[in-house]
Amino acid sequence: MYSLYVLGTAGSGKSLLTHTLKSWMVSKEWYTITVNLDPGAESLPYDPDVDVRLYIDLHEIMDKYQLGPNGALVFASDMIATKVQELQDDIDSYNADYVIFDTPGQMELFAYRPSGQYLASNLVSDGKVLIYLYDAWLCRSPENFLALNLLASSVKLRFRLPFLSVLNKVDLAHDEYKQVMKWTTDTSLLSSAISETLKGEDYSLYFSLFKALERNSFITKLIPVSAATSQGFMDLSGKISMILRGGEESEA
Ligand SMILES: Nc1nc2c(ncn2[C@@H]2O[C@H](COP(=O)(O)OP(=O)(O)O)[C@@H](O)[C@H]2O)c(=O)[nH]1
Ligand SMILES: [Mg+2]
Repeated sequence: MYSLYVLGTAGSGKSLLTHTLKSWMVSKEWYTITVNLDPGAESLPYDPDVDVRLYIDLHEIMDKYQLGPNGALVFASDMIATKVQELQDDIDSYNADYVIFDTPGQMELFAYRPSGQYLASNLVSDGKVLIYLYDAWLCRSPENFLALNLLASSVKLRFRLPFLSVLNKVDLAHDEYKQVMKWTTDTSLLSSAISETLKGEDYSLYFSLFKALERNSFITKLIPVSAATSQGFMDLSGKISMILRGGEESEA
């Protein structure tokens, strides 16, 4: 059984990608299940096979501890660490080939509080991949791309799992996403874009950030997809398979 953790900023498309990726994998005859790890999810575009909301009730936490929605979400996210065994038993009962974990809408709840890493390292599986989503619509300016790249790099450092950088929502950014793809394959183009769009102190700060990310190989090629149209899913599932199965059955 292999685990895929889907992370990305709020609204980057984690839940929709979880749904679309499951459908894609199932159509390739991989037995795939979904796990919702967001205790605050109001509605999801898929019906999760395993759901943390079964064990953690956000409204009950709000009432019991007199917390507002944000405080309760933080509390609930920390509580997930105490539910590892229940989640593991639930997941194991399916005996699936792949398990896709949809993480909380607000990424910091999973990425920067200890429970996310605890969960990702303690849930047992034969291999794990972190699928990190960039929102193509937000990436169109060099400043935004660098800011999102910095965030992605911090997630990569914290989880230390095989990492796939995915550019989601390419259907919304039309051909502009191709420019973003070019920045990641030829960083001199990103450097030129920074000098063309920024001046003075902004230029110096963003340029140093760019150099730091580039020097440490944090600017890597993105996999363009659309969770809305399934564009790019053959490439994405091929890359997942390549990491987990060493290239075997990369058509999956
Ligand atoms: N057009 C388009 N919309 C998308 C795509 N992925 C997600 N969305 C939409 O973006 C919004 C946020 O997506 P959601 O999956 O809830 O994001 P999450 O907070 O990361 O789980 C929803 O309205 C989705 O329908 C995509 O690839 N293309
Ligand atoms: Mg979501």
